Amino acid sequence: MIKPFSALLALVFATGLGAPAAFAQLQTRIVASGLDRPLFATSPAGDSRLFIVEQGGLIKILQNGTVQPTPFLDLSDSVNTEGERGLLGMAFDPNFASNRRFYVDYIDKTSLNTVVATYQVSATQPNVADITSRQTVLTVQQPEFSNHKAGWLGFRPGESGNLYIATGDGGFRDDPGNRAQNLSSNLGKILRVDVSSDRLPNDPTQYGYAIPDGNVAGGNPEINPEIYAYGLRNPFRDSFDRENGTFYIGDVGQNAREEIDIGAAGANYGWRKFEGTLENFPNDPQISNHTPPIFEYNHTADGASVIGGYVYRGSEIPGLEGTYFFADFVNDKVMSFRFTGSGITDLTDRTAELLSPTGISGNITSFGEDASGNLYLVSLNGQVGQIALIPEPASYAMMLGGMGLIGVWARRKRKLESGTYANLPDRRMHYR
Ligand SMILES: [Ca+2]
Ligand SMILES: [Ca+2]
Repeated sequence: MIKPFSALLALVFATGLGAPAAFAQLQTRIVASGLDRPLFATSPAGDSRLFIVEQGGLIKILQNGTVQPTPFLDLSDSVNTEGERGLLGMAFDPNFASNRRFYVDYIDKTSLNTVVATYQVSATQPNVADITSRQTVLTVQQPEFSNHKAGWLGFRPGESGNLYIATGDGGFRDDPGNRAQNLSSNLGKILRVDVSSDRLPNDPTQYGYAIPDGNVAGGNPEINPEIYAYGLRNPFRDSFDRENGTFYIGDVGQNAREEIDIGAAGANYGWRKFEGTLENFPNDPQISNHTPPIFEYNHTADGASVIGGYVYRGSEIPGLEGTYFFADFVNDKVMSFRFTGSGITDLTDRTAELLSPTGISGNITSFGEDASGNLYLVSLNGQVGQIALIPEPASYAMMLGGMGLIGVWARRKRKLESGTYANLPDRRMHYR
């Protein structure tokens, strides 16, 4: 992948044209466009490819700057895409390079239930999933509503066998049945299962998992053993800080509040009694162990559908280390803060830097993180863009003038930005 700005920046340092001051100015550099309702992007460890998940059931590979014409995996015949349903998430096994295994989360076309399945990549074709390797890990029964299906999957650094699975309350509004608080239901939860080996080796259709220590049940047969944390409404996009494992949960609110939580075993995040710190159902039973969000915002101010992101741990943007990015899908905002361990600091509105009518204008469905720690914005409009640096104008002009690269850069910029903003904003898919 061409990285013109970082290459130029390296030259500034190397040639001593002037030490750049604070490089706070960011932009979103389009790396893929023309996608069909992309919802996620991720990479296996140590791998230069970026895998892009589309709601309709395709996973595509961005490799060497080009979206490969043949999908990595095509689940379009298996997926229901009504409302917030679809192919919603994927995660690579931490040992993907040796075991070729990955996981997907989708809503099954026939049952309308959540399915978490695992596949292996073809042993001979690294850009093609082997569909004959498919095994079901688990299913979560869903009510008839088409919203709040969560769908994020992830492995926590340092816990190599534990797969985390985010489920929503299943819809519609006000969590009818109070499922998120019900420990006999896997809805409205973070689930955690140990998939380090197939515990059902004699059943080729099932990938059997173990229950790790520290989940809520602790051996209590009345509590579902998979539950790691509960009281969530629609934790659609979540992440682990790759440096220290801190677990960020973006839980989409209803009428009033959007929230970011820090994930912890056994924690109760309060829904539906609480929406953020606001008491939503005063007559519901008291919650003695309510873990409030580390950050919440009002619908009147910043949006109506939080999209949890990542902590930046890349090496290309000095000064951004440890900054957590997140977005709002409805209000087209991108924001950031730093988590101090007890609260947040450096809250910054990044919208003017990262969203633009000629680049990614909004409808952010997810962030992505590649193997090098670069972060990406994924837009339902069909684009994926990398969060990148804009060098300071003075140094920038000096560099370009000195190196005669203005024309090259301008042509590249035009190419990147052309033809990608044809879609009108599509608000059919509100994560709320
Ligand atoms: Ca098996
Ligand atoms: Ca909450």
